[in-house]
Amino acid sequence: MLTFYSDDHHLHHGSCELIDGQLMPCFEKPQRADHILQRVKDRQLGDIHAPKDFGRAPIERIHSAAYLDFFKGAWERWQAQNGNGDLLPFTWPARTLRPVIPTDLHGQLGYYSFDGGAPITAGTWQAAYSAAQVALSAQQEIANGAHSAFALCRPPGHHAAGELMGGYCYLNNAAIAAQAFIDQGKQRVAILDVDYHHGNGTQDIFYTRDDVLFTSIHGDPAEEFPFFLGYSDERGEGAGEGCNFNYPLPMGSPWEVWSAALDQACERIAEYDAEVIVVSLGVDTFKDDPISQFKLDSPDYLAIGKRIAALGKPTLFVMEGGYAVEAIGVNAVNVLEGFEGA
Ligand code: Q9C
Ligand code: ZN
Repeated sequence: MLTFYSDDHHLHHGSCELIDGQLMPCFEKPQRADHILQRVKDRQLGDIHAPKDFGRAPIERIHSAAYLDFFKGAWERWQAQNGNGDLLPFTWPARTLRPVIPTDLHGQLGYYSFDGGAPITAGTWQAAYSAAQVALSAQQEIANGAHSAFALCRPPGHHAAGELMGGYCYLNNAAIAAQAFIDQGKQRVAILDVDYHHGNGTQDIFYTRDDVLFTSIHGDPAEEFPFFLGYSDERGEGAGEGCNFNYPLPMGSPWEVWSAALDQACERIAEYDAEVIVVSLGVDTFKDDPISQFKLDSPDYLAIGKRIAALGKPTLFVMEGGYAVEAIGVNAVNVLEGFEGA
């Protein structure tokens, strides 16, 4: 399996995030991707390619030009104000406020985000842009006939909606790749999101459509981030009704519970008769993940890959979360090796 990877991810390194009332060093850090890359090399998974540049057009199929312009220009505006440190939002147009677009930088930052977990640093735009190109390059590999490819994206993407950053995410790499398949003529793309957190951005992007099926296994949003999306009664709307399947699971869920949900999600994908599968590959389901509450162990990731392979479809793996840095390489690459060995 080919891996697509860009060193540009190093350009994004936030300082801190607010967790349980404490400012903590960002869990979403560059060493994450470094460890995964090292494991890809150690296991000789296959060649590692730098991404091609497909430009902004395929990204604009998912994110509005206004959002991209804001994101691209935010750091420069912050510097012009002598801004110090990471650019972080602190006011959002929540219920009873108006979703207007203010002129002020921080006002606009609140408009274009849903939480304070996506810091903008000097290189964040370039890193996120390159991650999207990584996803598009791996997508092209599959469009050209490969049975699988790995997009080693960082920063991750599944929390980002068309005009919202949040949850460590800025550009929705998996959605951008799924849309590229559609734009190239595919009629049914299935997304399987196995990250510990619900892929609220991806769900929102495709919620009213029947050409992209979204399935997600995640911590119950009643008790876990992102809290405000990801419930089992969200089944899609309009043409998209019946094309969205959420499998929220309780805190502390072990492999037996998690894998039963995976079987259900895979049955939906088979029923949908997807032509191609995009996996939002988060490994924050790991038992030692510092911010998550599932109990998967490293060998379980081999079984995940094997189960996905049983669907028999070309599969694009797009890296999402996973914060147990020492184990992230083993766990992510185990999914890929489980897929290939099946
Ligand atoms: N108590 C991804 O995995 N909040 N994003 C964590 C922990 C944000 C995770 C709070 C989690 C975002 C891509
Ligand atoms: Zn996650």
